[in-house]
Amino acid sequence: MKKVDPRSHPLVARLDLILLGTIGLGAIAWYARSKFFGTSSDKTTSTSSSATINSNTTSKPAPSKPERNFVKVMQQQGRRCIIFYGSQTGTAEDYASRLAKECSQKYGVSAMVADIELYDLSYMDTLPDDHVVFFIMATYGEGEPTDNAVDFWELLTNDAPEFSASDSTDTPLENVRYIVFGLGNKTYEHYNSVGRTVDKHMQQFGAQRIGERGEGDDDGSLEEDFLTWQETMWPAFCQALGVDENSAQSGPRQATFGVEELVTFDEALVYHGEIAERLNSQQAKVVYDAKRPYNAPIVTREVFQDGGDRHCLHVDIDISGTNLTYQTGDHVAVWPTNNDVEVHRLASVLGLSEKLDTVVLVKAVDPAASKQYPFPAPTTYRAIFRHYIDVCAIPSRQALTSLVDYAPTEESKATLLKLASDKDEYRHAVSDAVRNLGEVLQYVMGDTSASATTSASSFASVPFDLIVECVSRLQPRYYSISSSSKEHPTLISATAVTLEYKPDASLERTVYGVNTNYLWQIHSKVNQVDDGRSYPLYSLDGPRGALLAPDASHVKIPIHVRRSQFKLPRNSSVPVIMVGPGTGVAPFRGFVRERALQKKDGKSVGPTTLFFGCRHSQKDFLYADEWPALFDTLGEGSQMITAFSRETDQKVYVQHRLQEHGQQMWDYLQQGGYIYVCGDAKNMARDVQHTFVSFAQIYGGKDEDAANAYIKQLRTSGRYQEDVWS
Ligand SMILES: Cc1cc2nc3c(=O)[nH]c(=O)nc-3n(C[C@H](O)[C@H](O)[C@H](O)COP(=O)(O)OP(=O)(O)OC[C@H]3O[C@@H](n4cnc5c(N)ncnc54)[C@H](O)[C@@H]3O)c2cc1C
Ligand SMILES: NC(=O)c1ccc[n+]([C@@H]2O[C@H](COP(=O)([O-])OP(=O)(O)OC[C@H]3O[C@@H](n4cnc5c(N)ncnc54)[C@H](OP(=O)(O)O)[C@@H]3O)[C@@H](O)[C@H]2O)c1
Ligand SMILES: Cc1cc2nc3c(=O)[nH]c(=O)nc-3n(C[C@H](O)[C@H](O)[C@H](O)COP(=O)(O)O)c2cc1C
Ligand SMILES: *[C@@H]1O[C@H](CO)[C@@H](O)[C@H](O)[C@H]1NC(C)=O
Ligand SMILES: *[C@@H]1O[C@H](CO)[C@@H](O)[C@H](O)[C@H]1NC(C)=O
Ligand SMILES: *[C@@H]1O[C@H](CO)[C@@H](O)[C@H](O)[C@H]1NC(C)=O
Ligand SMILES: CC(=O)N[C@H]1CO[C@H](CO)[C@@H](O)[C@@H]1O
Repeated sequence: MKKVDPRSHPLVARLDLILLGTIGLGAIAWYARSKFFGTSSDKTTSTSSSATINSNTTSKPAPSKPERNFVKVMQQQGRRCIIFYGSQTGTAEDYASRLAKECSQKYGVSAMVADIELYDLSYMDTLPDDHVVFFIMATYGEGEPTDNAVDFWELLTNDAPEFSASDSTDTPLENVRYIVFGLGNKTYEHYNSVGRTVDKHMQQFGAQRIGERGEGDDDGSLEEDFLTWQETMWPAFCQALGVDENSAQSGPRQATFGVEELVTFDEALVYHGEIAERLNSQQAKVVYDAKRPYNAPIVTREVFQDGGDRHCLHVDIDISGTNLTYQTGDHVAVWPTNNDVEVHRLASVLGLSEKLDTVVLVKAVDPAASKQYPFPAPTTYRAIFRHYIDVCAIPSRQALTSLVDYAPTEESKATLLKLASDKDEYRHAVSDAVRNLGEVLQYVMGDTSASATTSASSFASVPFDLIVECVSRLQPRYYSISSSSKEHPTLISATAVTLEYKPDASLERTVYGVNTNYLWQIHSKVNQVDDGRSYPLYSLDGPRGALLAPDASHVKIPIHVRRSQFKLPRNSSVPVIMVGPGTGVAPFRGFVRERALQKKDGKSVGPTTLFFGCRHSQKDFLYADEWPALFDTLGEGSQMITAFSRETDQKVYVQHRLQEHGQQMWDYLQQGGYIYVCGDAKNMARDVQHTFVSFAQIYGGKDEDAANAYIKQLRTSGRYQEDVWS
């Protein structure tokens, strides 16, 4: 039996740390049902007042309006630091939580983590000067903020921002002291521009930065950048707050979450993997979004002719009868399920194999935390591993460090410590080898056998709250929508290629992409397809059979829609140039269909050019059967230009074909044409941009600087748009 650590019991422990966000969790708020707390567990009854009902929206008690003035909240709770995060996929949020913990535990400065969306930052001007505000901000798109930071961004970048005390001075934030760390990826043009811009404007308004601005590069080592930055940030922080750095303690670990295994509970109220609500109500009232995904019926078909070991699925997602809408060019998010091989691997090492169906309540230790639950509660260990935490993620060095104390033998302890402290060793055995937490723990036990018996239960002494803390939440995967909303307003299509690779040939381990293999398994099962290969098994039925009926008569997946800026020009007469090799063609299927539809409707549609590349014209040519009719409709001036990379001795890529049509493309640009690039961010998008720069030189007679500036100008005016990913 796993003992509940008394310090982590929700009613016993009092930790001076509030987690308004939870580690690694997007912007998702979970609620537990008050009925559960009221009737099923007398131990927790006293907390029922803060719980909210979410399954019956009509009887939901009106929640008291959350306080938007963060300064007031800080003062009410006695916090000296507030750590705001702007995060899309949870990294910045995770970092914010780690900083808060360090702040409170090591330096004794009471800190709170806050989703920047939940507060009104115009109160910044009332922050006392012995308080500190942190900004942990990721950059997206063309140097844009994350969705949750949009309001703050608008406030800060406004020409005449209005802070709460409207008697305007040039430096309304004179009292404010802040710390900033930006998250970015150097392969993007606008590297870390959100962190930089926040810093610039804060200074402009008179605020004083403590220490250096930190910048992390996700393409290098974000984690290392974050750790290195902290080496100078904390001393500066201590100095600014008058904290004696040397008296900083690293006392016993204080739990962030309490884990309670329940003996009595109402089975009907247990979450078995429901993402947002237990009953996926079909009421028209329900608004589905990132916080409340919709279990959408899907139909799949393979779109590779002969992909070999690769498959590419076209997924039609039915959103009729819901309030979901989309526009051509948006993204659809799919919430994956983890495969059972990895679920059992981690459960086994942690000694939880026999307890997967045990019902547990995982709750923030601090009763004042606004996000009380890291995921729906109560739930089971199985649902946590399968649906709520990212068991396939590569653990951070910090996560490994926190597990060292629990290694069962001297040998395994030494190995784990080495992985945690030696960057090269970590890179070699963990990040480059793409080992997830379960695999790392097996590895330190010297267990590389498939059956993995020697490692079973070896880490059973790890308190489960530590696992919740150091494994991030399972995140949705995004796909460029490949249908046109004008043509099919209630049908979203996605085009997803399966991901599978061997990180190290000599190890012979295969890593399977979480979501694409989940989709492939759904497809195989429903359509009774067998490609003769073996894949890790997934449980497809979903919580209480909500996703796949036993007779496969319905199959659903949890989804939501994310708006994007990737949009056709408003004026359909304008020429459009699209470059999308591989699955990068996805949004262009929507674009081309939309323009063909406009043409059919008698609208004036400008020349439409699509550059598509794949390996082989007979193997992975996506939607090969659809294009001819569409381009026939679009008529003269419109064309699809293909690049098949593996049919000739020399690679032929989209940018090579683009070069051949340089003069024509340049002419289109002179006519106000728009450029769209989608797919691989690293090499392709960069090569394509260089090609367009070269056009400005060759056909526009510009020198290199002017040519670069020209393309830059196209970007800022929305005429050069990218939808790229790694
Ligand atoms: C805005 C946006 C739009 C997208 N649109 C599409 C689309 O239209 N179609 C599409 O198929 N995908 C698209 N993607 C990618 C998609 O979201 C998923 O990342 C992809 O389907 C893989 O998901 P997965 O869960 O199967 O893989 P995961 O389990 O998430 O694994 C993916 C990770 O594996 C790692 N990885 C991959 N290959 C290797 C390798 N050889 N060695 C080491 N590590 C490796 C990478 O770090 C990668 O992040 C898009 C992504 C974004 C951000
Ligand atoms: N980070 C990377 O290095 C990388 C590389 C490939 C894919 N990806 C990611 O995986 C996603 C899915 O890919 P996919 O399976 O749909 O694509 P894919 O089938 O692997 O590739 C589509 C086509 O693009 C070609 N290609 C490779 N490198 C290119 C480059 N630098 N410029 C132009 N074309 C290039 C490929 O040629 P060959 O394969 O014959 O060279 C192939 O013909 C991509 O969109 C991207 O996000 C990343
Ligand atoms: C679609 C996409 C677009 C991105 N755009 C940029 C960018 O323009 N500039 C940049 O510096 N980083 C960019 N990044 C990198 C992210 O900022 C980085 O991965 C960060 O760690 C994400 O933090 P989060 O998990 O908190 O959202 C982008 C990442 C993705 C997936
Ligand atoms: C929700 O609550 C209302 C009022 O208590 C009740 O009339 C209704 O039947 C409930 N709906 C569901 C789906 O439980
Ligand atoms: C950074 O971006 C590039 C290009 O998009 C991508 O290849 C790389 O994998 C990204 N790094 C991370 C860690 O996401
Ligand atoms: C639309 O674009 C065409 C071609 O560039 C141009 O002639 C026309 O004036 C534009 N129409 C509007 C309303 O801007
Ligand atoms: C909450 C909400 O927006 N509900 C709307 C969903 O769509 C129906 C039909 O369009 C509207 O009547 C609801 O008001």
